[in-house]
Amino acid sequence: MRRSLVYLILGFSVSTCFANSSAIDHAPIGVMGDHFHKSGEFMLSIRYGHMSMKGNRLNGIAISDEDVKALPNPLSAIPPKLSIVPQKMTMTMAMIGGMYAPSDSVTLMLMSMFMSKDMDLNTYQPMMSRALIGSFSTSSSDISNVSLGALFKIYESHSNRWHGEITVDKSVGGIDKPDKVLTPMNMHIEMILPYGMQIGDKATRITGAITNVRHINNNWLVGGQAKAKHVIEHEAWYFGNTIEINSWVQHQLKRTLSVSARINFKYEDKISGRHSMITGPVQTANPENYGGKQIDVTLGVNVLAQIFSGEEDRIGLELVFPIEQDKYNLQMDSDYELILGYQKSF
Ligand SMILES: [Cu+2]
Repeated sequence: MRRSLVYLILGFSVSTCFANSSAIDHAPIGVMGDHFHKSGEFMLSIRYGHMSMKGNRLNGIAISDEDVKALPNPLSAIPPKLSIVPQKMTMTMAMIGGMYAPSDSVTLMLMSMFMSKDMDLNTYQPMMSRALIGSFSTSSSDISNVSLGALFKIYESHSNRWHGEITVDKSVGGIDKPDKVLTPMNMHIEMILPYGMQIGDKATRITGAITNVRHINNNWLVGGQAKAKHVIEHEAWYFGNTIEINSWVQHQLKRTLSVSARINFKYEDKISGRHSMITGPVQTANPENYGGKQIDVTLGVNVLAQIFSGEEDRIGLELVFPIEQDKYNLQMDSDYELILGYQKSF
């Protein structure tokens, strides 16, 4: 009897020790600012994102190169029609972040992101036959932004918590990076790349978010986050304000393994202002061809594993698939996105 009591106490203390961390404690890896840390705790995180876009859509409906070539060039009379058509774009992001909790009710976050963008395009004759002249690629890369934020606890019970976020974000990436472009006159000329190929806009933004995480039972939880990003200081042009709503379901298969499904709604305003040197006969040179609505679904997995010494290492992976794209005017079609993250607490 006494022995079984000892086992019970031992078993209980071991399980409460393990209960400190489980795969389900953190949201799917694509959700930012989802969790808290205990007073004095640090966390380091590295995230990698790869996003692919292919083909084009006009007011949300897929269209061919022929259709794009038939559209007027609104930025200049020569050529009269759009003559350079984006084919494929990839964006790669590497994000490094730190979290530190000065108390149990506040966690600070510091983040910096490196981004690279690549685009393949076709150039067509400006008039007459409109035949294909050739294809070319442009690319740009830079540190894109740095941000400093705080999470603060609003309410917490055994199975339910609410917290808020305020973050200030500064875009530091280049806003007038050039690259060689194949023009409709069949010349390779170095030009300032269109807005979508720039890494930054030098704007300062403030983000406000509210997050709720609710345990249904030991193995299931649901989470929700509403986030708004607003430009408070800017240069001659800047990317639009955004509103984002995330909701997710997570299921714990075992302490060190959870799977998730998430739905993400995002709205972004068009670009405000313009750059006088961005005038090519291509859709991305027009500030009207930015922003709109998109709904994505994601499937994810969180894993805890002992790779390095100290607390268990966290690895998260998510695959993102767009299910609804209602972007303004003429834009590229979002294909898929992959997000991979590594987190370590100290
Ligand atoms: Cu953290």
